[in-house]
Amino acid sequence: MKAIILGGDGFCGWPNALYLSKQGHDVTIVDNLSRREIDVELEVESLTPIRPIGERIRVWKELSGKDIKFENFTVGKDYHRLVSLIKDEQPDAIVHFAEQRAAPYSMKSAGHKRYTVNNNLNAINDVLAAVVDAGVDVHVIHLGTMGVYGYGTAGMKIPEGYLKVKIDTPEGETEQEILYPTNPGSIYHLTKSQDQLLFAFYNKNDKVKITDLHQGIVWGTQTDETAMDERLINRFDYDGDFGTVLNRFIMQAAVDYPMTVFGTGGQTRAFIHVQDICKCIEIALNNPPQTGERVNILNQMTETHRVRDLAKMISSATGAKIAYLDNPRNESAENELNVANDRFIGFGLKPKTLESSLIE
Ligand code: USQ
Repeated sequence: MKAIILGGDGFCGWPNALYLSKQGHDVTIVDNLSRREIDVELEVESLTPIRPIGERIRVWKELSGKDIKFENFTVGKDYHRLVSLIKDEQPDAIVHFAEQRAAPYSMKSAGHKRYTVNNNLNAINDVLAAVVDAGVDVHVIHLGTMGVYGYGTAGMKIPEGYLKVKIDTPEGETEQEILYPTNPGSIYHLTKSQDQLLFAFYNKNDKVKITDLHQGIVWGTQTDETAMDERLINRFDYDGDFGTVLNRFIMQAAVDYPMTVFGTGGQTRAFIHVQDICKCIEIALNNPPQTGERVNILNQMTETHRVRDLAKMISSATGAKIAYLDNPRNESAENELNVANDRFIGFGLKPKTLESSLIE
């Protein structure tokens, strides 16, 4: 299939671009390299030395014989370039990773809130408007987040997108299916909550085929493809904004720095390994909704853990110390989290679990 990968230079986009190319799909990356600019702003760097995008693509061609095309423009600003690209390429799918993805970064200042909202919401609206404008039958696959639901439970598993509700009407009780209610805890998560309304609208109004993937926290760095050559290496963030909890703990343990558990560490979160994301995206690519079918929503996570349990797991394997710190975030100290992920498992996903792979 032909796929345009928006945000294909980033932490999730790059390994997915390689994986899909390896499987024989025709891949075009669109990226404005904004993630690299944020490193400059924050004065941090990926722990792994990532190479310029041109070099990455040249090395991939050398090793695999496969071409990946690259376009440098901003999704959400350069609308006409996006429409022209869709018309020229006639892709089967657009995989959309091109959003500002860090919750703490989105909360740093009014400027960061405005950047995150402008960037993320204009990007989504431009993608959907451009697909309609170009008149091409494209399947839009979007990377969303489990965090849109606020990690609570109402005594049930968080379902895959939709909730049946009973409503009292003058004619008696009726049943309806609605989008599962969102409860975002950061401006970043708020943008992902808004995304699902845009999807519902364009799906209803214009019959756009959409898959929205509610992903958990990613752990791991390398996939089979990024590990083929050091010049293909994926980024590894460990800073306080873009570094995610498990990757931070692994790095802290490696340099003998106490693992920074925020609060009691009672926060339960959903997790998925970076390699499994690639498999999930390909499953989504190969299983588009029919035209006219409602938005396809899947929970893209494979297991849940409490933050303090992760720290203890790493501590017992490595002897690393744990530091319980005041929580810099405004979030519940303790929560349960039950998530349904039957659909990916039903498609044959065999998850890489933390317990079996962490110490590899
Ligand atoms: N935490 C610590 N210590 C740390 C870092 C984090 O205790 O050193 C705690 C946080 O307080 C939080 C939990 O670990 O309770 C997760 O934090 P995180 O930074 O790993 O993840 P989060 O901010 O939720 O965001 C990440 C990605 C985001 C994705 C989201 C999936 O950056 O793109 O959408 O995970 S989810 O959490 O399921 O919404």
